[in-house]
Amino acid sequence: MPPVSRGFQRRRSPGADASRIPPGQYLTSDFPVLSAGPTPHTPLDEWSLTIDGAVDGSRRWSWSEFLALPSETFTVDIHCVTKWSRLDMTWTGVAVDTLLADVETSGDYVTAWSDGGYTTNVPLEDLAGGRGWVAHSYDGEPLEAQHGGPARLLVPHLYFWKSAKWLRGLTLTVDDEPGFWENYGYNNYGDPWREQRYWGD
Ligand SMILES: Nc1nc2c(c(=O)[nH]1)N[C@H]1C(S)=C(S)[C@@H](COP(=O)(O)O)O[C@H]1N2
Ligand SMILES: [Mo]
Repeated sequence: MPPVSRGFQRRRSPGADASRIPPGQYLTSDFPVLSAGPTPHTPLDEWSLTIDGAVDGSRRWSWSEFLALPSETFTVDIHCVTKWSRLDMTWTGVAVDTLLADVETSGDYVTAWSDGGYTTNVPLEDLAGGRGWVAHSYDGEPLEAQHGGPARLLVPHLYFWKSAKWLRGLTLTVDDEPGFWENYGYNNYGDPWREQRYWGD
């Protein structure tokens, strides 16, 4: 990096952004919509979030109970396997750490499942330690249905298909069970920095 004078330190240069773009990705300021099926519209009074599977007892939050949990606002970069990346996206939601705070589990994996039948698998350690959230707002507004509202999983350090829209539950599993796109040939883990797009990458 060439030296920069103090006055310019806070200005974002194209070079600074480039270092935040994983291999094979391009930068966009759009927010594309990518859905494998129709957008579900579950009424909030029928919505709940469930944690079940290999746990000491399942947990369930209604919409109002979920909103009453401590939430965090966080700004992250998003990388989609279709090659767009967008920087500094600001979300609000509940950390998976908060949801799992008093849950005892013998599972090392999580299957996130959604209204409409979408599933995706993520190692538990990738959702813990402040790296996974259930987001209900984007940019200070309730999350639009097309982007996963009322609530979606957010795992920004993995390709965006791991961030299940219309999330309704997290099922803890002892064995790693490939989800929807993982069964169709997407990589099981999906690290954008190692360009893990497809099986074998
Ligand atoms: N339930 C559900 N979640 C989903 C998807 C989907 O089809 N259904 N698509 C995934 C993919 S491939 C991507 S890139 C992102 C797209 O999110 P967006 O439409 O908000 O950009 O959602 C992910 N989560
Ligand atoms: Mo995607």
